[in-house]
Amino acid sequence: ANEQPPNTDLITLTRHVLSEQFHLGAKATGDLTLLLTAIQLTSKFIATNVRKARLINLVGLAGETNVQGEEQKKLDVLSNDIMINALRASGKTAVLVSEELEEAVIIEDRYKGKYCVVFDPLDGSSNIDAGVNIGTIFGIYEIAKDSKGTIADVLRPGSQMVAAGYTMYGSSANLVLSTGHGVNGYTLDASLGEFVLTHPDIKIPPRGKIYSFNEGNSMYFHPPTVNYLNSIKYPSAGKTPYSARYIGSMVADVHRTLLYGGIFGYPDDKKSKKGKLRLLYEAFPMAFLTEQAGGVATTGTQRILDIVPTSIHERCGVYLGSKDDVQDVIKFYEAEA
Ligand code: AHM
Ligand code: MG
Repeated sequence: ANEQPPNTDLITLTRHVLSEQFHLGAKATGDLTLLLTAIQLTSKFIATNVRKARLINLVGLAGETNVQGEEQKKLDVLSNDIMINALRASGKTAVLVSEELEEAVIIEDRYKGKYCVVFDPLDGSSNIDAGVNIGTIFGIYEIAKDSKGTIADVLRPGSQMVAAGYTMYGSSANLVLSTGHGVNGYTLDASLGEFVLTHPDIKIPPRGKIYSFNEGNSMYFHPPTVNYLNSIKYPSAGKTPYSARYIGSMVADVHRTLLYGGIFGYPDDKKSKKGKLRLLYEAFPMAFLTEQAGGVATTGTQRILDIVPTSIHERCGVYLGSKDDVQDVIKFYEAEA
């Protein structure tokens, strides 16, 4: 009885990105918009498969081992194939780097465009069987002016990315994107098949109340990590300790951090000497989004977006989130130095 008339002026992701591109004037060719259309398609396709995974028996192992020596899930393989196919067919890409493929894919001349996409097609896949949120993470570079598209075009600091984002597959599919003008969140309206702007201009609160670490690794943590965690668990008199939230799915943990504030950490430690998370397609895109939302992303000693990668699958330690919280961690590293 109280039904609202439908909104007749929806802001879709494509419309929103196009309007951003218009503001750039002559520079914008619409190529990035077309590439993002291809990425949206892959997210819709992956979302459908994640949803029906149990029904069509995609859950379980595919029987292959990926570059990092982990067993691949069927859904990882499928999501990777979906992305490679759609990104190649878009005609807008030159180099593709996927967590699931040891080598970068250099796109043949017929389909070659000017963008490079680095991605983790289905991050957090150890959570699939438990029905926990998982996601796709991606970052986009433009090839250098005189380049035909080589590995060198992606071995560049994250600060040179032209766009980055993730899609979280949860109760709904949420695509969070930055093209370097702030961060926006879009929710898939399944009946329209469109990502609709639902979280405009996401800003991380300057300080949060939540910390998100795998504390099961405590015995391996370096002193700055241990000291920082102690400082938020046993604060000075009168202050409340932080709450712990750790899903173990980076997209979900970062999504909460962007919206609620606080700190997410996966530092390098005595066991994971270089950290666990992958620089190119996990740390860089999330650091890009964090900074665009007004937060800070560091290894503890260095701004993540300043790192110059030397190989496509390298790892790095990560702390990201609310500006003040991450600054607190940095202080513990400075004290140690
Ligand atoms: P994956 O790429 O093999 O899925 O691993 C990455 C995931 C991240 O989503 C998450 O932040 C982290 O691994 C969790 O690691 P752990 O299980 O060691 O806490
Ligand atoms: Mg991953």
